Amino acid sequence: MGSINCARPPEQVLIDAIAGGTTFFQYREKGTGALTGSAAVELARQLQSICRAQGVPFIVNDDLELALQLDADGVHIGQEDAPAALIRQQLGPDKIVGVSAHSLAEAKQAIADGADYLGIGPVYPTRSKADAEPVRGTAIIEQIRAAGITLPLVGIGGIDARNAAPVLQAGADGVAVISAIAGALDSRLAAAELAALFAGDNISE
Ligand code: TZP
Ligand code: MG
Repeated sequence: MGSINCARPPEQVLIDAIAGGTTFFQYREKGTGALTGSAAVELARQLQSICRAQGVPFIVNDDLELALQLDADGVHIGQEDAPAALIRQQLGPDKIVGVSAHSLAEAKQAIADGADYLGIGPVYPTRSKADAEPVRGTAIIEQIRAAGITLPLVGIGGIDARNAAPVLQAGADGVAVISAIAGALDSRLAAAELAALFAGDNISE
């Protein structure tokens, strides 16, 4: 998320989201009205310190320079951004590289380039990304899984607690959401409702 996605102060949204069960955070300060320059860096620092205090990885969307400056845990890039292989090379082996993929071919290329996880979508229509690709539904996740790809897959796009189950059934390991949590009046509850969908995951077999 970024500041423009937040119904309340971003720091409060993040604190509440993590309290509700969010396990991974991507700083994505973009779109009309987004912070720029030192204000964007300052917000990043605030949110990173919240993540650090809670043991949640802090990933920067599409800004290698900012990620290096902050010693962030990683970078997430889309197909239109710098090549994944270059990001991996610049970050080294120990940081997290996430890549958005919209097809099996893009997924395979991202893995070859050194991605640690793939964001797959948009699963459903989204209002949080102006230049989003056409909706892919859950079939794309099934297709990537059926091809034998074992890398963590994260569904994204219009996902909330009411429509997340099919995304997981299709084979996703997780879901990435912006508005369902950042735009909620109660981000803790919104995150908890999503986290509840994963509640069985820790039960040993
Ligand atoms: N990439 C594909 S859809 C999307 C991004 C960044 C936006 C997701 O936001 P929301 O509000 O969860 O639909
Ligand atoms: Mg991008």
